[in-house]
Amino acid sequence: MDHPQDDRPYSSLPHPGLPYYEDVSPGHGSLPPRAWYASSDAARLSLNGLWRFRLAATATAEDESFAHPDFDASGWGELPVPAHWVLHGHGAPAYTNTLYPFPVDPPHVPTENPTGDHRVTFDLPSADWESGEAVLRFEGVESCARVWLNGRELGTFKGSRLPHEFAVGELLRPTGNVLAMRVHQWSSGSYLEDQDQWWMPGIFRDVALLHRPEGAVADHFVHASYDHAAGTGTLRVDCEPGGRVTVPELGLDLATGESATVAVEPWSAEVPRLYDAVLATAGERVPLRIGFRTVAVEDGVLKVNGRRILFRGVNRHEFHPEHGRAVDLETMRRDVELMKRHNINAVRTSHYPPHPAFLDLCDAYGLWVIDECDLETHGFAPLGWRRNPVDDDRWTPALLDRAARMVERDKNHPAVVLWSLGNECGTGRGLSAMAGWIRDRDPSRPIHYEGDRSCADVDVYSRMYADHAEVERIGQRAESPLPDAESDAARRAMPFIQCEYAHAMGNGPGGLSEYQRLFETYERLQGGFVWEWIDHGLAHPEHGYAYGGDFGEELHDGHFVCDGLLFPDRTPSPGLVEYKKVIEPVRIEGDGRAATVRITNGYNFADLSGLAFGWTYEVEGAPVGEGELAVPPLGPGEAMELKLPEPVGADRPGEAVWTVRAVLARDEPWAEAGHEVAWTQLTAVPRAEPVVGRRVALADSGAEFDLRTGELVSVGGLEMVSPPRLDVWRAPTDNDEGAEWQPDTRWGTVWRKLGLHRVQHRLVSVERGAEELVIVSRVAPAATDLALLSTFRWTSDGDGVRLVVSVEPEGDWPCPLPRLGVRLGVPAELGLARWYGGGPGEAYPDTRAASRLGRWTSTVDALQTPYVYPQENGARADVRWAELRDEAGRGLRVEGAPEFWFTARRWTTEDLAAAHHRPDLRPADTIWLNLDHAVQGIGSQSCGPGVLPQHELKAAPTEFSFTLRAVGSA
Ligand code: IPT
Repeated sequence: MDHPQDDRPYSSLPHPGLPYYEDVSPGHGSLPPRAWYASSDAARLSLNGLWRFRLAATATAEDESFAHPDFDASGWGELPVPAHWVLHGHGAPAYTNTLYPFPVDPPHVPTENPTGDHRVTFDLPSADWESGEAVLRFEGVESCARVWLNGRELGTFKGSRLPHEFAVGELLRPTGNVLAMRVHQWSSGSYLEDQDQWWMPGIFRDVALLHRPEGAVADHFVHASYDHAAGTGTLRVDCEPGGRVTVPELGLDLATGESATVAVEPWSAEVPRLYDAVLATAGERVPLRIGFRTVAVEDGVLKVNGRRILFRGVNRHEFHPEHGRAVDLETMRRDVELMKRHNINAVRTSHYPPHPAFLDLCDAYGLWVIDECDLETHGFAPLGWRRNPVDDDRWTPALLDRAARMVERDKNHPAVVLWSLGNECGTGRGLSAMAGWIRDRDPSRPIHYEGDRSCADVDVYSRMYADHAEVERIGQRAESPLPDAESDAARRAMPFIQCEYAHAMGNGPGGLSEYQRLFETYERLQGGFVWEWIDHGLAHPEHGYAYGGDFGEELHDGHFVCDGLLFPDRTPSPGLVEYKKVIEPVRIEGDGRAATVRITNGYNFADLSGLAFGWTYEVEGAPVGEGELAVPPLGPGEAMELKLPEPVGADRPGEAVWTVRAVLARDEPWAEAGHEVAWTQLTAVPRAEPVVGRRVALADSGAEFDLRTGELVSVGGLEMVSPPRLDVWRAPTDNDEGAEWQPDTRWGTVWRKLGLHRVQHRLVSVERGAEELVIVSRVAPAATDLALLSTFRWTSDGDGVRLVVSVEPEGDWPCPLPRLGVRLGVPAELGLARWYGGGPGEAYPDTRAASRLGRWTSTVDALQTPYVYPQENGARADVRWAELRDEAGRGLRVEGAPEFWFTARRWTTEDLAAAHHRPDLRPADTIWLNLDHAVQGIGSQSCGPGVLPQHELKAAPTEFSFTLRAVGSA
């Protein structure tokens, strides 16, 4: 088999003049890259474990004597491998988004260059090892290493998240082998690895010694295509040296290099059909798992097996809150299971090839993968891309080396459907060279790269954070043209994806539903990848989770590193729950009054036989009936209308709602039978506004007021720690604060400038009638004449008190309001919440798809969403009534007309806004309750577009009401 990389001119010689960690070469001495496989019958010895370790401040502080087998390292400390030494008490991690944390002077790196010397001694497990070849394999070392075995230098390498192998057979001895490695934090390679993440050096992936018996597989390439018209798969396995491939299930027994076409079931992310096979050469038997599929761009659409696919994707960095990028197999599996359980069908491996075992999991569980090269030079952007390595021929060998290491390692995974050249590198000849090499080596997969708007080197048009309007124009192939007509025509004929969108930083992202509607409307829009999968908060004894700056970095980007759909401990955030709902692969719509439901299969390949459908009927949130719903196994894209049955007890008075659900009919590898995949609620009988009884004298209401200020003192004996007052402030979210590169207005700044965090309440009048108390206040920040005139009208029908709030804006408000409602304080004992409304999780106007109507309970503590960086959170939508009670069942009940947004927390909004880490928030003696008539949407402006106009809370004349009542006090 030809190895295009064999004639690389750069593979063997270090650059003269510069030390190896600064020269731009990818290293020297290593073997050509080849396909990875998890196991074979050739022996392997994991060298993971406790190694000896010492850290030096510079690359040259220590000499190389430690590499000698006789060197005495007993005085050194110990370090687990794989690991980042900065997470084991040696130095500290540092976070920057795009800025290089050193002077930009390529290829030079600072003299202060933390350098870890590592040493491990090992014995060969058996005598077999003494014959034949053996290779030492490093799956990931950041950022540059020099390697010795038994005192002999093997070579050097760069390319942190890429594999490197060295031939070592002749150097091995039965016992007492000494592997010595010097790892530098900074190298010329660092200029190519400016991804938005922690800088964390170390041997962070597995190290193994692989026996290569004579005649073992040097490399193999599985070509397994699928012809959807004929229903056949064509298999050819190229291998060096030659051998045979058997696929028992298909009755195939082929010579390598020979092809066969037989009827097969195709592989897709939805139906990940794999065939077990064995590749046997004279020296090795390698188990293969073969998936047949064909990827193509046809008629401007990305297709797999002849069908348009829709990415419901996420960007995944490798991250563990204690181990950084040293992610174990169980954590990888957990990621895949969590993705599948949340209806995610695609992963972009931002911005480097993941641990190779992750791709095996994607093959087995079914996820489309964009495999991205370990390449980003974002820090050149602020310099106008001057000296950008991807546009400098001297760096091209390093770029080609990276492309080859990715493609060769990962080429046999059916899950990988696109190769990505890298991220945020600007444009340049080096990228074209990479694309050319990849096309030549693997024409079966289209190429992706986002950073070049001219799309010169790619097959799909990709963007990040484009707003809804622009995405819609692209969907219509009506985007603004490129200056060059030919490039424009080529790009306009390409399919489109958003390789990053919906920035999941803090509370949010908002606007997912609107994007999904576009993706489902326009054929060209083939979905997107939410940025990003998990918060990179590092476990920290004092801060809970640490982010940029918490380790004393001079230059850092704060909590911009916490922008995932999972919290650092992998608990799903409300954003993930929302995404799951928005991308559900089955649409359930209907008419609750007519009791009809329409089911649409939104899968691209799977029919609905894997799902079971059921309904429940609830009146005022209480279940009245439930049953199964027989849905035929509709094929992809098919839809049908069904009649819902007549529920028993449907004549009960009150608001009535159908919930129709689709759940797994059988256990799947990633979830058990009964796991919910899709659902909807349909109103059968709408809510009637609460009936207001005949007024009684306020004196008989059981409520007490301060007649001077008109403030509520207590209801039914329940003391107000703080009386209800008009409230418009929220602790700004990351999305409220916005990003400087976004054109939309950053409301957080505008709000603070206007003073919405320090409004004053001027009492205008208190009017006391026997049956009504009317308080007028003017609510306004200092130094402006803008105001909200608020009228509180208190009445009672004998059962608690009713508050009608009218709000009249004065002046021309330049911004939406953060919220509009009342805030009150109640005693800290009322820590148990119950409500009938949206739940179970938080929701905001543009993040409310997953909020479902029901009766919910929670402690006040559990109502909080633990964003790593504290900010507004925890609102429940569409609340009809809510109660807060103490352990004895005494407390407060609030009913809203209309429904309201309900938030309760043990600290004030001001405390929340002032906090920088979760432990800064300390419960005090009050529970603060926000009853909001309306709240501002969330948007995605921490990196993307702001709140869509329909989700903004405009200052306008408004009226709403609440009934407050003590409960359980009798
Ligand atoms: C984009 C990057 O590609 C990604 O790595 C991450 O930094 C993300 O932003 C923000 O969290 S680049 C951005 C400047 C559009």
